Amino acid sequence: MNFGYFDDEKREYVITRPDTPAPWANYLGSPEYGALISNNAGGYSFARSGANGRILRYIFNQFDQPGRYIYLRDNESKDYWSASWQPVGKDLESYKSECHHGTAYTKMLADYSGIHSEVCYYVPLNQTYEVWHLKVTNASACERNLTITGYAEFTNNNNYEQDQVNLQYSQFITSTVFETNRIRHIIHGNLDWVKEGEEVDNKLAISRFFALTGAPVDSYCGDKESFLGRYHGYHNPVGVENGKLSGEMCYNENGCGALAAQMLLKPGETKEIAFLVGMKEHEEAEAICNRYADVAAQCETELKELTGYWHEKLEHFQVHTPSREFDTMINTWNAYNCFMTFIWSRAASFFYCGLRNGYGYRDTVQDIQGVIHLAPEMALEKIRFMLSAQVDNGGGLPLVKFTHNAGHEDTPDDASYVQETGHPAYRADDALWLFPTVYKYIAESGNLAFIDEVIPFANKDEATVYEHLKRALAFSVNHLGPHGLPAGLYADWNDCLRLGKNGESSFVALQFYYAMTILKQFAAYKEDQAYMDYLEEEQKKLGTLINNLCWNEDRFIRGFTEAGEVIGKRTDPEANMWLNPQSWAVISGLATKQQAELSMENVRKRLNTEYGAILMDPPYHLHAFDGALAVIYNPGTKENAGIFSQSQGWLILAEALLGHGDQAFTYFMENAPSAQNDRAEIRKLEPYCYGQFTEGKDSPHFGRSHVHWLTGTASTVMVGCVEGILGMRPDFGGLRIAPSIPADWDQFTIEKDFRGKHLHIVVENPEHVQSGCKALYVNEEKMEDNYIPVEKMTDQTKVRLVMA
Ligand code: IFM
Repeated sequence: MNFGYFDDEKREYVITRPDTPAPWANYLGSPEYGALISNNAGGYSFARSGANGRILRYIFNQFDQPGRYIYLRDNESKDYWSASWQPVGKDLESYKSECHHGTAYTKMLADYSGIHSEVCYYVPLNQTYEVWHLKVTNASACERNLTITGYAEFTNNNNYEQDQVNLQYSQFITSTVFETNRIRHIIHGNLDWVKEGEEVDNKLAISRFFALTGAPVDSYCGDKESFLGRYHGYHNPVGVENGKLSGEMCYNENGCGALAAQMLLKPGETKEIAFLVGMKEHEEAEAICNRYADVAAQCETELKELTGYWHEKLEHFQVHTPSREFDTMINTWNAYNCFMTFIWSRAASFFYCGLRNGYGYRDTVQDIQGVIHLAPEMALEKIRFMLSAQVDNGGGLPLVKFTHNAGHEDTPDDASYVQETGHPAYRADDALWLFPTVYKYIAESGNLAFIDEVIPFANKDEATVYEHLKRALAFSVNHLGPHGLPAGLYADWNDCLRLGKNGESSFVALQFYYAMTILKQFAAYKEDQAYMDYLEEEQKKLGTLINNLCWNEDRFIRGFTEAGEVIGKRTDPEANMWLNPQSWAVISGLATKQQAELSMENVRKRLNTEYGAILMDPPYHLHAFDGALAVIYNPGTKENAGIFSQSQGWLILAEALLGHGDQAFTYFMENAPSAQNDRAEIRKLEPYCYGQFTEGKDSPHFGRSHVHWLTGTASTVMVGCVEGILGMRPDFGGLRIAPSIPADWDQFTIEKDFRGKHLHIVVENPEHVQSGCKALYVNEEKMEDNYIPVEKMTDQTKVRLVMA
């Protein structure tokens, strides 16, 4: 069953049935002013922090309410409905609607009783307020007299938790006033005398506003209870039922903005108005409202600017393959998902309620990888930031606060850090993610000078990027377990594996091995022969150790417990086969051809399902060791044998690196949201964005996906597809092209910007192979192999690769 379709030209997902199996959301705005909106207008807004800058209220784990509601009322019949299907929820026989989620805007179209409405929600580029631009058309044969009411529910406190749970306090600091065309919502209004830069008990007076432009306000209300009416709800507010708002203002309890306008429409006539929301003082709010004297022109310009901004970013890499599902993800939705994850980290969604007030180290360093080919300059800024969150011992700060102050931070070695962040110790893998991320950035951008850039450490001192990487490696060297493999510490990538100082992780060992391969390239660039020799020798030793300790007949094990027991061996009753060590043995370059073929075959047989490969099998139940925290989850869920979507990206990459194009693509399709558009009743999650995990075969809801949008899946799948399937593998000196595609693809093309040049790439597959290059031509010149040295590239470079 489907609820909509992809409009690839406009880069929109169009929801044609509003009764989706879950709220299907979109992101608007920037970290300065962020907003989430569902296909039924549910959602919230915040300035700077989802936790401490909450402006519009949303009740999590509920029925997607409240939201940015616009009610339309026919003053003749007294019938009313909403511009989004909910909250009024008219019978879908008579109410027709579409929701168009686009790049940083969402449009709702509705047709009901001869009235057509279109509302477009967006945050103008580089602005810190939101716009609800409404067009109403009379599609009937007679004149219509309507009341249009906009409703915004303010939080009583910028702090989301205080708003939700500390009512004895937060209800008594709010008030609202009406000013010409808007409701002003004030928190701590009694502190209006406090001078700028000063605070009383860390508090300040704060103003928010909800304004109407394009029509005079006919009636208004600033008090939630008065607007809704006792024992009414969002679906039937008395203020809307009556066609007139009460004029009541809030003094204590719950403030809101409700503004109503009269709209007389001749047959065929269209009128436009806009509601505006923000956290602004009186003068600034006034100035913003004044920009919308001509609502239609202003909104049209702003929307053009916004789509222009996002589409330009996406245009840096566009692909045309025989698979529409693949193209729509790579060209728009996976790419946009990568940007949203890059921007919002895990701070704000319908599942991340805003309480994680910082960046997880590994998550953020991984997220960067997804945007490098699209916006290397954005990646660079974040890489600098993350390197500045590396402790001088080489480890990463598990949580990098949004207020991060490089050079002055406490570390997990300090009780104060542990108390403030709740992270008691270092994780084994955090800083190791820097290796592929920094390498990919330099290879894409050609910015080799970055290797020598000096960046502070989180706690003290500073060093070049090269030295930062050496310290990251040293962190692992200094935290080895009893067998000489990296210790598992507080966790590795898998948050549910607490292996401790004496346990060891094969996943981290493989990352460590891979880090050495990458660092050797940096050392070669630096002509640091002594260090290269050191790496060469250490890597050999490590490789032997991993092979001796971790290869178990037809699989790589997952590691060792604190007590020295093997995790993931063939004969274990539970969790005897794990996904990540198999794919990472390939990605890291450690696995021999024979090991790779055997273990990946084992993945196909033991772990793969129609929705992707599960993380391990069988799930933990009775045989979990101390530290196997996955046992707390239901079987088939999250780390306990769920299909952890992030790992699917590594699996795609591993198969592609092996030249198994068919299998890589199969793995892509199994978990790709776009490929499940027609199974929406099973997947439940938005068909245009990734989720954290899909329930595995041990769950009664096999195939149902969870935790939308903000997930490392976006970047791992992007890398798996771009670097793996499409084979775009830049290095310091140029670009290697090594596609690994389904044998039945005849050809595909890529438009790619690369180091200030544009590449038009055509890949032909006349012999229907899955991988391999017969010839590569650059501007008609035949290359030696499948590599394009950067010197061969011109402003408009024509590339033709023939596979065989
Ligand atoms: O790797 C972690 C991530 O950092 C947070 N979500 C769960 C993943 C797997 O445990």
